[in-house]
Amino acid sequence: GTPILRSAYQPLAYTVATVDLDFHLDPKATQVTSRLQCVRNEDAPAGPIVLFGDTLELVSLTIDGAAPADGQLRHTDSGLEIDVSADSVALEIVTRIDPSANLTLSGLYQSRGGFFTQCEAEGFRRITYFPDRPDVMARFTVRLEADAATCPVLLSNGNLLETGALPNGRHFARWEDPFLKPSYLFALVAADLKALERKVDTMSGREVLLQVWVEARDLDRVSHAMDSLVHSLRWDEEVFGLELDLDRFMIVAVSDFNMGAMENKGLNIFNTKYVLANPDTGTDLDFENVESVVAHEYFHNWTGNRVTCRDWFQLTLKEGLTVFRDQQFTADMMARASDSPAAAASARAVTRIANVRGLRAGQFPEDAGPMAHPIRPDSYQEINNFYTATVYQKGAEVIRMLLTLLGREGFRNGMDLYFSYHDGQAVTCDDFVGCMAEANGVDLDLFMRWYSQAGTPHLKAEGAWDAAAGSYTLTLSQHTPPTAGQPDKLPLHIPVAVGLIGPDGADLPLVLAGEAGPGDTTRVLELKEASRSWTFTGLSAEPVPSLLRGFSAPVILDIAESDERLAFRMAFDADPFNRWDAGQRYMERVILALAADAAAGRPLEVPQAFGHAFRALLIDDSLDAAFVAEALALPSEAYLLDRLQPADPAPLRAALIHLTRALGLAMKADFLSRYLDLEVDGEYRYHPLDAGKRALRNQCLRYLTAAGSATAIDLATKQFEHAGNMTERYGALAALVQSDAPARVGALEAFHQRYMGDALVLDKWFQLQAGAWRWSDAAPDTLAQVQALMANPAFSLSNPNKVYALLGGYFKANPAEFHRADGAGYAFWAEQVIALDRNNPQVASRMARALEGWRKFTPEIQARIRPALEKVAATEGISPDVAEIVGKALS
Ligand code: HT7
Ligand code: ZN
Repeated sequence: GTPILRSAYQPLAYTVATVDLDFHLDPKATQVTSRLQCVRNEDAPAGPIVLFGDTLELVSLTIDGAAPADGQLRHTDSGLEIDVSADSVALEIVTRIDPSANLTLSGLYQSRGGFFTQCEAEGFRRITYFPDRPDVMARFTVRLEADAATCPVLLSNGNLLETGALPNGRHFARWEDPFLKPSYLFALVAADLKALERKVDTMSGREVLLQVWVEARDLDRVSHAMDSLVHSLRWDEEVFGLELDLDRFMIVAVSDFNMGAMENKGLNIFNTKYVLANPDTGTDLDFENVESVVAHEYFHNWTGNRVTCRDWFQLTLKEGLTVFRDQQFTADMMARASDSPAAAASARAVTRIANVRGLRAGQFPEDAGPMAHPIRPDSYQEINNFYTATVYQKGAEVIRMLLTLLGREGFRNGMDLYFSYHDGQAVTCDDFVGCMAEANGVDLDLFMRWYSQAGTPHLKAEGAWDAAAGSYTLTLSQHTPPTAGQPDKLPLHIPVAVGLIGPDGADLPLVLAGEAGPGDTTRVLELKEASRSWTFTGLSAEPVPSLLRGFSAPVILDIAESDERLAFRMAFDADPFNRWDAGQRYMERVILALAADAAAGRPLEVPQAFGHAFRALLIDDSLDAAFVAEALALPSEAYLLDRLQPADPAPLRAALIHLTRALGLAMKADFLSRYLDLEVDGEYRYHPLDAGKRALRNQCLRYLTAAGSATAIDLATKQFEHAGNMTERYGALAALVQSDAPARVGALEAFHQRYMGDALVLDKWFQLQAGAWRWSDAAPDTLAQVQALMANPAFSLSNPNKVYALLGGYFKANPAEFHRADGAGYAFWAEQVIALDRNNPQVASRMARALEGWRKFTPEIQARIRPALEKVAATEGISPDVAEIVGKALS
């Protein structure tokens, strides 16, 4: 397809002041009447009224009450154009659509008998003709009419004005949104739902009504989402002074949804996965995810809705900033329960670790492949392909660097200025960074390169110790490898948080040459050039550097560190994130060496020194359990694959299996005693301390069962059978699923039996089996298993959650099985991508992305992948979504 360019942005000649929508909802023939007051845009060159439309049947259109004159209305590839001369024109447009046939889940569609909308990014044009761009902000009123029996609840954005009964068993509701909004934030819901309600007072003392709407049978799973909403509301008031601006705020859960959730003004629509959780059905991770997605969508009310994006290239303006805000919120929620500053720091670090783990597993590979793009892309073929880890997660890292550079107060001042200048506007990333610069009186021009340059920078660090002078010189250099379409890279503005650790393990005060002491123990160095040195003085012994503390920039740190140094930092680094990271770096080194041995057919042996460093963390019960659970977890397979050059999933898997088993075997007694000590008594509560213990306990069980003793299988079986909550039940099942013990089959069956009919829990069951391997040498035929599971009545290719669980679990979370040597995984991939694409291009495209990084593999593997990519690329009628992914992969 033809790329759309950021540089081609032009305001529209006509925008819209008011929109009045009238929906006659019917599964097969919904009629939509749209009355628009179009107004001439003074800031734009003259031109026609431009309306986008996609798969619409136009029933009628009038201009100021009259039929269009000859030639006044033109049909174009993307919709309609209307020539008018007046500065203000009233259009009435009637369209007809078929929600029951809409399997794309974009626009107006049906799910379990109800009607739901998804308009971001370009779904509104699938409902009616409209200037469907985020820079057109209008006031909306909506009337909905539907069958009262099947759709007793009628919701839209803003405030409810009126409801009433109609003849023929139908009823209606009228809604008004008092705020200007772009069409992508429009939403309606007409379905058979029930609400959990709560009234709270906002910071200014206004009472607001909060509602979480779900199917009646799910009402016992919504209290956590409601609590999360209240926490989010309070947090945004306390941390950013931002108040809920509506009298009513609604969350609606829907089973069929392409993404996690959507921040429609006052009517957030959520994938059930991010609303529903109770102790019997949701793990601690599910509870955490519900809390963070509820927060994310709620925070969008200011960062996204009150101030929105001028065009979709600016997506990170709202997404990077809102992910940053939800990450800060989660860190605060985690730290809330801590009883000391050190415990709070550790709890915050656990959130940071999870964020960085996600970035390394998901964003780093994207930045190293054919889809690499800056957080603000310069072009796209299909905007839906750009809701990426780069725009979201790396975008959040860029905002976090601004916080690091400007400090808490400076950052808050920048945010306040942003809202004071831009409330009610559609703006750009330059506008946001401009406010940060102006509020702080600093120049952030160089910093803007983070918005235009793709690729993960490498930060190289070298230290020189001058014993005679008692000084340590740190030289930092940066280099960003070329990415698709961007061969030459320039230096970025990188904040590097640095500490120096003394021989006793304690942090040293940092005094730069020419400064008076005493200095702080962590300082932020600002690298702005290709290379620069800093000299620290007043040191009595050679220090050990601890760099990039808290992961102060989204870069790959290249530093030559001996095994001893890594072990030293694993034991002493005062920065809990870096303490964890030292362990990850050590593990990575051990695993990559084991993988090289496996590839060369050499025997595999885990270095003893690594075992000692690992064990020291395992047995240290003074450490926060959640932190230890993270410290014992190996780096993700996706991240490690990118670190192996060329990538080869089989020896990497062999290395991971060998290391896990060897550690489990060597430290069996330690794992067992920690496992036994960590039991959480009493009723389940979602609480960071309890969740940390359960996480560590499940981690111990994983190592124990990997080592394969009958005792371990027995423990896992008992945990499975007597579990008082899903975290324990799922942890035990996950451990058993990788074993060859007969208990494996029984547990899988029991789980299936217990949760039959429970879609969300069955997703876990599908995903576990798709992503599993065996600790033994037994080769499971995972592909056959996945294919068999597709025939399970609970599976459906038209439900995205099912596809993400089973197919995503196999294509993305099980590289060694997916990349099996006979290439059968790739043929299956092509077949499924093509099948999915017929109904839902967005979901197909997400699955297609599983092979985008194919060029990192060995030449033999690449030769097996190529025909599958070519087959999909050559398929007739393939969507622009999938075409862009496979096209870029093959180019
Ligand atoms: N802003 C929301 C994006 C979204 C979306 C985009 C494309 C297709 C379907 C979608 N559903 C939701 C989600 C968010 O970032 O909050
Ligand atoms: Zn978002």
